[in-house]
Amino acid sequence: KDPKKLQELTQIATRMEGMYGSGSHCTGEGDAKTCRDIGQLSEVLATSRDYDAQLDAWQGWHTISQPMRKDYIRFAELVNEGARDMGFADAGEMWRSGYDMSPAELAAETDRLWDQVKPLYEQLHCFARGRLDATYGSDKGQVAGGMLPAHLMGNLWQQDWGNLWDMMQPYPGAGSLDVNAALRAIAQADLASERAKPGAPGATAAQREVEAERAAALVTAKKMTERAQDFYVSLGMPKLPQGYWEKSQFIKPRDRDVVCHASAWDMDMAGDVRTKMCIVPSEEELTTIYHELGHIYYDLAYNSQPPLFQGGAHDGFHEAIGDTIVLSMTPDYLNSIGLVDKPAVSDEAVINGQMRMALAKVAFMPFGLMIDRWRWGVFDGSIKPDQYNKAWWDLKAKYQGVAPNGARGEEFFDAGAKYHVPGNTPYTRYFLSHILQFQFYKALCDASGHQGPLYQCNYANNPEAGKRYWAMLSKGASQPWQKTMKELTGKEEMDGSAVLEYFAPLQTWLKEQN
Ligand code: X8Z
Ligand code: ZN
Repeated sequence: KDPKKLQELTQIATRMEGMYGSGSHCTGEGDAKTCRDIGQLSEVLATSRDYDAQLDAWQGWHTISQPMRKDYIRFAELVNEGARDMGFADAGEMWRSGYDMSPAELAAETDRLWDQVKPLYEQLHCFARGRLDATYGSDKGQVAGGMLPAHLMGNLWQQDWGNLWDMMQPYPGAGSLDVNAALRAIAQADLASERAKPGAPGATAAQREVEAERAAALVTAKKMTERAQDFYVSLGMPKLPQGYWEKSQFIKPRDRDVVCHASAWDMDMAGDVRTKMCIVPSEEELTTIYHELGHIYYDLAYNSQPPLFQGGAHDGFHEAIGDTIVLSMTPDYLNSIGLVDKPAVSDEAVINGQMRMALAKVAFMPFGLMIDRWRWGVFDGSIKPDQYNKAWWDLKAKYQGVAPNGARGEEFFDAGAKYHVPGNTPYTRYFLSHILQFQFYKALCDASGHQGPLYQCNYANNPEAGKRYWAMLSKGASQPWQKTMKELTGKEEMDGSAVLEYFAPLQTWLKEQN
């Protein structure tokens, strides 16, 4: 309530977001100085299999958050004060209060859901450790008695292991699912056609090349976004408004730092919708576009509701809309949009397909939980500033079974290296979304008349599924989420059994392997 403190809070929040957005790791001095941003450092983790190069990239990114620690301490005090002004015990309780149940009940719900899916995660974890051992040797493939080394998981936060496909692929050769290669080929072709165009009069060859590269990057990014739009349109949803294509940020601007972390925006609650991304041609980015358009179509569907009801049934619903579509990106679907060859039909191909999905979805689940376990602790005072980093890595170990390969003392602030911490975006929504999206997927598969195993279902081009989905999206936040859930799925609860049904073949296979 105190305007001075509100100003201080806003300044800190802006400063932390700015530090993240301009984050870059530099080495060398003078003319030899080179700097790498989050995209370049992520690329090392995604593609290099050199132990030290990955360690260097991972450690490099985690230097950018060290100066945030002091700000975050004050930030937590101030948001707590604001939460108390509004009648909550602390900011964590405020975050847990948006789920049509008590904050305590919501916390218990997340435990219950995690217990449901944890056995599956444990199998995947064990299998990954075996493959890392085989690649790096058992002295380097694991740390601290069976933990996965943080810098070797293909991702700065170990939240998505999809980049380890080369190492984790169960049956090499049983149906290639190399979407990355297909997207790179599209990008190369777009570059060739931009180079073939006449450049600006008077431009040097070097200038022409830079312009061609940028024009091509934009063409490729828009093509990827069009493929995502096609899916939604095939369900009977409208095309994105013209303004979306004109005002969105598709690629990284060259004249300023921006936060590249993908986001979706409903600018005026009346159809001015935009996304903000720095799209590069990769499978992870492609699925992120489908994710972001889920937010956008939710916005468009509930724009007819009164302002107070223009929101997700709960925030996990908002995160689950696009991911429900991503689950329908089966090998058959990817083939239909020209990104993979005609899929092989065999038990081996099924396991390959399941592994591809599990590396993205199952690997994510404990990460989705641990971030707010940490912040709930920070906000309720059980995690003190002098224990920020210790508590962070204790939770990483407890939930993800991940550890750094060396000491990470309190001179670091490793939580701040994940966007949502300086950006102050609650994270339990993503854990819930990873449960919900399988329930939604199953419901839409049923609506589409799908027969056969759940993991085979693709409802692209199915207007029945589309109608059911749009009906749910249009409800927005106008009724308790349990009611919206029941209308779509027939049940009022969040439930991990659809996750287990989906991954049943993989879980059996993993148990045998392990
Ligand atoms: O932050 C996001 C979206 C924007 S709402 C790109 N996600 C989480 C993350 O990247 O950490 C999507 C999945 C998890
Ligand atoms: Zn999202």
